[in-house]
Amino acid sequence: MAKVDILPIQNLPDTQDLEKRLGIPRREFLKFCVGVAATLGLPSTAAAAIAQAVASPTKRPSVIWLHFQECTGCSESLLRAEHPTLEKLILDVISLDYHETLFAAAGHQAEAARKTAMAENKGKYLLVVEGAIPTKDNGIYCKVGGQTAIEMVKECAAGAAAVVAIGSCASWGGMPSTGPNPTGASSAGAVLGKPVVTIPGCPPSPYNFLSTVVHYLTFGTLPEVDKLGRPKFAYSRLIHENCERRAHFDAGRFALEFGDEGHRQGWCLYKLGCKGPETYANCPVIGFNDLGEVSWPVGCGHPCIGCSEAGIGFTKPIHELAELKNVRPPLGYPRVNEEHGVGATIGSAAVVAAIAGAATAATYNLTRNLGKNISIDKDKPESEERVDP
Ligand code: FSX
Ligand code: SF4
Ligand code: F3S
Repeated sequence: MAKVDILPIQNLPDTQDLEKRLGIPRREFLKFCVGVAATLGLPSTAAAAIAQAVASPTKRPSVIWLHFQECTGCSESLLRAEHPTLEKLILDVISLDYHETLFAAAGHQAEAARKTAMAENKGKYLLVVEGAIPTKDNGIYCKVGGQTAIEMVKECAAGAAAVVAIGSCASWGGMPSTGPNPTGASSAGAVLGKPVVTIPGCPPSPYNFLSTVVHYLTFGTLPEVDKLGRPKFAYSRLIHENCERRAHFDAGRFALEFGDEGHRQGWCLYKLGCKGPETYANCPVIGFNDLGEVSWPVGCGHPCIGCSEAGIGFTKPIHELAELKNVRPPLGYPRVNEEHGVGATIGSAAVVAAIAGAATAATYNLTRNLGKNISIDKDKPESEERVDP
C-alpha cells in the first residue's frame, strides 16, 4: 500500500479555480477524492493528498492509449463514469495525447501527435493498452498506420514510465483469444515479455482505472498488484465474498431457471452458472455507471460470467457450475419457508416423545419435522423445496 502523507483538511487546494475548470462543485470534487481514496483502500485523510494532486494543473501525466483487438467497451465504460466524466479527466487530470477513437485528428496527423508526445515525455508517459494483440503470422491481423500491433506496442512501451493493460483483452487475451483463437490473440504482458499492470473485466469498472491513474498521479507509483498484475485494492476478493445474494447461497435458495420464482425473488444465481465463487473482482462493491448497488451483472439478475478472470470468462461454458474456491456451502440447509407451528426443535421433539412415551414416535417426528437434504424438485411447491448445491 502507498505511504500516505496525511494532509490537514485546511491544506486542501483552492478549488475555486478547479470548479471553473472541471465544471463540478467543490463538494462533488471532494466526494470524488474521498471515493477514490476508499476504492484504493486508503484512509479518508488520503483524500486531501489526492485532491492536491488532481487539482494541480502542472501534474498532468501524458497518456498514450492504444487500441487493438477489442470492442472499445473499456473506453466506452470510462465515458459513462460521471465523477468526473472522462472528458473532464482528459482535460484536467491527464494529458491524453493519443487515443484513436476519441481523437479528432486522423491519419498522419494522429501518428505525428503520438510520436511527438512520446519524444517530449520520454520515460514519463503512461502507456494504456486496450485490446488483445494478434501474434499469429507475424501479427498481420491488426495494423495501425502501417505498423502491426506488435510493433506499435513495443515501440510505445520502450519509452513509457509504466504500462497499464485495460480490459480482459489486453490483460490476458479476453474474448479475441477464445478458442480456437485463429489470430493468436495475446495479452500486452505476453507480447512485451514483462509484467504490466492489468485491469481486467469486459469492460472493467472505470473506477478501477481512474483510481489507478489517480494513485500514480498522487504518489508517483502504481498501486500494489497481485501476481497477475491486478491492483490488489480491486481484485483481492472473490465476487462471491461481497455479493448481495450471498445470504441466499448460504441458505440454499437458488434460481434454477431465468424467470422462475427463485429468480424473481432475487435468489442466488449459482445454479444458473454464476462464476462469482471463482472470480476475483470488486463489481458488487463498486458497481457500474453510477447507478447504485444493483448496477452490476448479478445485481441485474444475470450470473457473473467471470469476464475478468483468465480461464473462466469466454472459456468456461456459461451454465457450467463454478468451482467453489475457499467458500464452502453448508452441508444442510433449513427450509426455504418454514411452516408455522410445524417446525420442531430437538428439545421439543424429545418432550413430545417423552410425553408420548414412545421413542419410535420421536424418531419419526424428528425426521419429518427437521427435514432431510433433498434435491430441489421443480414440480413441488416451493414451501417443500430444500436444495443442496
Ligand atoms: Fe471490449 Fe475493451 Fe471487453 Fe476487451 O474492454 S469490453 S472486448 S475487455 O478490450 O473494449
Ligand atoms: Fe452471488 Fe453468484 Fe455467489 Fe450466488 S454464486 S452469492 S449470485 S456471486
Ligand atoms: Fe464481469 Fe462478473 Fe463483474 S461478468 S463485470 S466479473 S460480475
